[in-house]
Formats: sequence, C-alpha cells, structure tokens
Amino acid sequence: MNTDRSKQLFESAKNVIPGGVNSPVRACKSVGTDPLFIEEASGPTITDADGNSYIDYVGSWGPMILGHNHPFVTEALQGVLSRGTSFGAPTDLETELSEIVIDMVPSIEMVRMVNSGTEATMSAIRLARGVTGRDKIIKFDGCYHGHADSLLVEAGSGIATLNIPGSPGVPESFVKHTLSLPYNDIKCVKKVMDEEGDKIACIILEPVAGNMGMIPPAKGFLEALRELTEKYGALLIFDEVMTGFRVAKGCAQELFNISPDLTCLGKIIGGGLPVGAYGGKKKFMEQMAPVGPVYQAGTLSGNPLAMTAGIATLTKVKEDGFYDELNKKAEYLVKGLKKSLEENDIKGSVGRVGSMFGLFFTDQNVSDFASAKTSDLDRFSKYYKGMLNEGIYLAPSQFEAGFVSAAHTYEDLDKTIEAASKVMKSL
Ligand code: KE4
Repeated sequence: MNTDRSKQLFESAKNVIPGGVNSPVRACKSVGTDPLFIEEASGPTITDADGNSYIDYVGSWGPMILGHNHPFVTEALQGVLSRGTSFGAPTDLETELSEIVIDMVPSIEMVRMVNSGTEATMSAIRLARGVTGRDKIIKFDGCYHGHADSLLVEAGSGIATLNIPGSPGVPESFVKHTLSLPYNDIKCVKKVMDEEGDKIACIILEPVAGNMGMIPPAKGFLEALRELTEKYGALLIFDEVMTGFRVAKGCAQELFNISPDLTCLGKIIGGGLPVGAYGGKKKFMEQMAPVGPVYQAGTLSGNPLAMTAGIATLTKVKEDGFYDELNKKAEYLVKGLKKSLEENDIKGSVGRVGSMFGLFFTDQNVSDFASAKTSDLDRFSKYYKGMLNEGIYLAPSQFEAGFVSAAHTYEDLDKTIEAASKVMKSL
C-alpha cells in the first residue's frame, strides 16, 4: 500500500508538532508504524492522504457512532453556521442538548457543558471534593480519565500504551491524594474504604473499561462501589466519556442499573466536535459557580457548532431500534473475530459491551490492568499491521477499544472477519 504522502505529511508535522501529532496515541508508537494522515471519511470508511480507504473501527475514538460525515449531522452544522460560530454567551442550543442528555440519563438532573472529557472528569472531581470537603480520591489502574494532573497515575490509554508510570511534570503533591486500585477488585476497595472511607471525596471509574483494552465490570463490582460510597459519604462518579450513549441509550448506568452521583460524558455527545459534559443531582450541580462556590469555566463551552453536532447525533441514536440493530452488528463481528482466533489456534479473547469491543492476545482471563498486560504486544502489533494491510483501520494499541458504527454494513463486517482470519494465520 503506497503511503508516501502520509510519510511526507508526517515529516512536516514532526517539525512543528511534538511527535507530529496532537495526541500521543495517534503516533502509533506502540505498534511500530507511522501514522496515516487522513484526508476524509464517510460512513464506515476512512481515506488516507494517499487515497487508500479502510473500514474504520476507531471512529475518532468513539464519537462517530452514526458513522463519519452523517448527512443529518453535517446538514445541521451547515444550517447553524449561518448564525455564527461562537458568542461567549448562552444560546438555546446548550439548553436543548442538556435537556436531551437529562431525558436520556435519569441520574442526571443538571449538566454543565465543557470542551473535552478531561475537563469533564477534572471538574467532576473538583465538585466532589468541594461538596465533601475531602481531598482523597480513588481511581483504578488502567482506567484513563483524561490528562488532569491528579488523574495521571497508572492511567490507561496513552499512558498504558506509552508505558509512562504517571507522568513527569506532575508534582508528587498533586497525586498524593489519588489512590489507584486494581479494577474489579471488590475486596481491595472494601478494605481501603473501611480504613479511610470518611476521607474519600469520590470513587471515579469507567463502568466498562475501554483504556486498557475493553474490560467489563465484574459481577457485583459496580454495586459494591455504590454501597461503599453511600456508606462513607463519598460520591460515585461514572466516567462515561466512552461508554456514554455507546453501550446503551441510557449509558452504562442503564445497562448495569446503577445510579452514580455524577456522570462525565464526551465523545458521542459532541458528534465529532469538541464537547465534554458532567452532570448529576441538582443538589451537587448547584454547587458549581455561578450558583455555588466551586469554580469551573470555559471560553468555548456550549459552543453552538458543537452543541448542534451533539443534538443531531443524540437525536439519531434515540430513534427506536438504533441500539438493537447496532449491537447485532457488533455481536456478528465479535463472533467472527472469535472464530478467527479459534480456527488458527491463537491464544486470545474477544469481548464486547454494546458496540464497544476488544481483543486480547493472552490466554489469561482479563479482568484488570495486570491481566491485560499479559497480552502479547508483539503479536498485537503484527495483527494491527496485518489488518491495516487488509484495509481494516483499528486502534493502534492493545490498550484501546474498537467501535462499530451504525454505518458499518454486514458486507463491511464480513470483509473484516475475512481479513482477521487471513491475518491470524500469519501470526
Ligand atoms: P478527552 O480529554 O481526550 O476528550 O477525554 C479523556 C477521556 C476521559 N475518559 C475516558 C473514559 C476516555 O476514554 C477519554 C479519552 N479516550 C482516549 C481514547 N482511549 C482518547 C484518545 C486520545 O487520547 O487521543
């Protein structure tokens, strides 16, 4: 496959942007290749600067649940452009998107728009600390909640991929209040909460982990966190930046029937434009400035273009049967990927929650970051490169998840399964 143009563009980019990318995982370092530069995308397909097209399972890391360039979204954006791009003042569009989110997620009574998932989790944690007057927070190894200082400990996603334990530049004092525990380890959380639960402001987690590969919550794990946070007066924060409107219409909290105190959102609610959000019970959210004393702000928060893309996207996913149809496609793909492992006798596992899926090259049962790290990274990188050669565009890291969109056809899925079967033979 000719990727000369991408190579040229990468060389130029590296002169002016660190690593040539604006987000580390895009550099494809962990799979030992150079990134493709993308020219355009439409539906399930992404096309690089050399004109090569691929079936895309990254979907901009989750937002493109409708597929790329969905006419309902792009036409809405073309319409709102005529009003202007940003006012730094409230618009009806922010209320409209907030009302849709509140209607779809019962635990959210009030919501604040921000510009990224990082801002959403950072703000939710500040709110939890403000409400409880406590400093300590609990997160889980391998969960990634964006790059706010106090969260960069044992983070997943780019950190896991680049093997940066925490990160230079984050003072010890900024992370001394952050406890990071093994995901799905109820005994460990119970022990820590029994010992210092009255000092814990919140427990934050991905209800389905997607930044150490895809790992579902163990039976009873989410329930235990809900009980323990209630018992000790800590807030339970679901970071649903990835799972929100991905794994179910009402997010992971609907799927697992748990009502968190605060929820962080992003990705899909922006429909490909920069949006994050955090929300929850009014009694908590009204502690945020300008009503309450906890401060958070953002020049472009609630931007009309971003709101419009979010409104259009959520309007489509709300339609009857959207998730049933999408999840059937994901199930079909996962079954095919499982078969490709089995028929080639490759040690590995494939799983999904909704249309978010993951594949691990390990024979261990993967339930946390430690077991995820037993995966054969060399085999993963060969798989990644092999699939790319077959025209399948996957996340360039073992520690990421894949996403099926409503635009993927069964023909795309069959092509993907055939490619996987061919590539597995070569591993
Ligand atoms: P952003 O600040 O990147 O918008 O969101 C941070 C974030 C928060 N919470 C969860 C559960 C997330 O998955 C993310 C970001 N996800 C990664 C992909 N695993 C974004 C990709 C990247 O860093 O380039």
